[in-house]
Amino acid sequence: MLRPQDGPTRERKSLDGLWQFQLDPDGVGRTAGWWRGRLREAREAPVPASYNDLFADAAVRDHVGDAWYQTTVRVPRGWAGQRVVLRFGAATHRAVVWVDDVEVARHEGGYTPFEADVTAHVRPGGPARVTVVVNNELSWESIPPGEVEETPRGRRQVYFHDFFNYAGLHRSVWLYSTPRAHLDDVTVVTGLDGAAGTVQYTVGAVDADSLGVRAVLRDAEGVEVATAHGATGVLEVAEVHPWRPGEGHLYDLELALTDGPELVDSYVLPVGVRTVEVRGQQFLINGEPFSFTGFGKHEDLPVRGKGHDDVFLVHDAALMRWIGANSFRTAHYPYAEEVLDFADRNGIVVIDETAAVGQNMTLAAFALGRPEVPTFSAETIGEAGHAAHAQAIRELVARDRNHPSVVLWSIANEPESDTDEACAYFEPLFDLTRELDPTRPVGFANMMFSAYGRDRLHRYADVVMLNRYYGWYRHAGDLVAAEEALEAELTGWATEGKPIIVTEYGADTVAGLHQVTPMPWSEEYQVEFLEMHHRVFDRIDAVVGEHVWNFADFATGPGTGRVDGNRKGVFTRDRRPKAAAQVLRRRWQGLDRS
Ligand code: GCB
Repeated sequence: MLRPQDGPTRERKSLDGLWQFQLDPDGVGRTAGWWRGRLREAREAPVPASYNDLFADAAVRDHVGDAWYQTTVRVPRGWAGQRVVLRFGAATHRAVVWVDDVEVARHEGGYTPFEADVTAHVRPGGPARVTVVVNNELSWESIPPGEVEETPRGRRQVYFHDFFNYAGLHRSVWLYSTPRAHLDDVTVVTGLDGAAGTVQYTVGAVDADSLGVRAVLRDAEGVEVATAHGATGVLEVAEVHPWRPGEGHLYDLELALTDGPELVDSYVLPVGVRTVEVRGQQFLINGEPFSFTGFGKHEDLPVRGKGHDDVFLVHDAALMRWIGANSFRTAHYPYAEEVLDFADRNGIVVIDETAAVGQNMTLAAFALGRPEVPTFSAETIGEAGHAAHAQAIRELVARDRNHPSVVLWSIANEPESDTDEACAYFEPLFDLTRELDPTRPVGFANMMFSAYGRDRLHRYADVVMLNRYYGWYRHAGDLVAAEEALEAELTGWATEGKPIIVTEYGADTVAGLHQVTPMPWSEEYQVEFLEMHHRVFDRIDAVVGEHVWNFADFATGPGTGRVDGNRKGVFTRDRRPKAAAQVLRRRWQGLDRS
């Protein structure tokens, strides 16, 4: 699937803005055929945005089930004879789409795009009614998993992850045109050999048997630096300007579908030439050892929830640059494509994660006070859940494999990882990821219950990724004991011969709470907590990455350990720095050393 773009053969029209919106608490809309006409009791809601926090109404915030969106779009007159496609950046967690009376798409998974060829259902120059039903229920068959409970007060969504279950149309919606014969896919793999670079490309095309493909690589000034012909080929650049952390240098790869001298379709893909490799305990980008500094983030904002927002895209990146972060993890789901485009252009390194979070029923029992059930079993996460997970990996890799910023796939966050069932579940998923993309390392974020000596999944992973909370969930308030325990565990992991990235370490901190004798929740404790971790990391060579949990405070479900959400942010939810920001800035900008 290629992203919509404007060009000599393609055009797009945005459907973002205010749509009609109606909750369906009784789940009657599908039977009643709500898509057949105007939504009767609708109010307006913005796209992209989560709907939960828009209306100052707990019934909307905590809604479980279907929510309907509707808009009318006028198809541009000039698109006559073209193929017309309707594309959603995401619909959380699943959706069905109708154009007028016809169902055109169905998609499962809340964080990856989907589209429908609607050429046969629209008339250029005419209006088309677009209706979407979005469903937010999480089950044993969904990624992430959850359980809907029937209670006397109605249905209640239980989930096993620590962020609010925002739902709705979180990303942009486009109507776009392509020629009937068109390019529909491209994969690039880049290489470096001394000063020279290569871009290996493969394109897919539809109705193009008799057509040719021309590939032209242009540098940042628009100067042609290499050309090739054919659906697959290699472009060579003698003096290449590589993409590297901190410097998002990009070329433009223009792919043209041709009929003799005539241009049939054209698509431009930005390409960064770089390599990624794990060698021993090093993580190499362009053959040079790379150390990750940065955060696990969330797509999370006041009012708009998980709705993509360019303002905060730019602002968060500015704060990351200010603090000296070179990377982040898309915890705990694939982020909007705009985020990765921006990372490509700005040299920000990304660990790209699927939405497989909460697959750990020991942790769920502990955190939610529920009776423990097996994580992986026919009654819980079984075959259907596994298939959904495999599909989530397929969609993530298909969407993001051409982004130079993405250097590592994280296929799950804190799953159960110490049982035979977990091995049987995950081994094929690691294999699948490598088969889909042999060029990037693969890992998963390990949790504390499967500490060194217990974990059984790291043998499938290229990198050891650890979420650790010594000094918070363990040894809270005792940073001396925490330091010993952290060092002992990391020393164990370091014998595995793989690079270690600490993908989470953090302490909840209420901004403005100060203490001269630091206790958990104070700004001073967060400072001392981070300093303790950094001392330990600096004593262990295998640690090649530190991602603080979290970049900013974020919304969660209710809980006694949560004060208006998770407060482990180094920035507040509205992006004001806590004292810890200065500690990180001094360390990551090297200010302590100068
Ligand atoms: C974790 C999870 C993350 C939570 C965090 C916490 O290990 O990966 O989703 O938010 O801990 O703050 O408890």
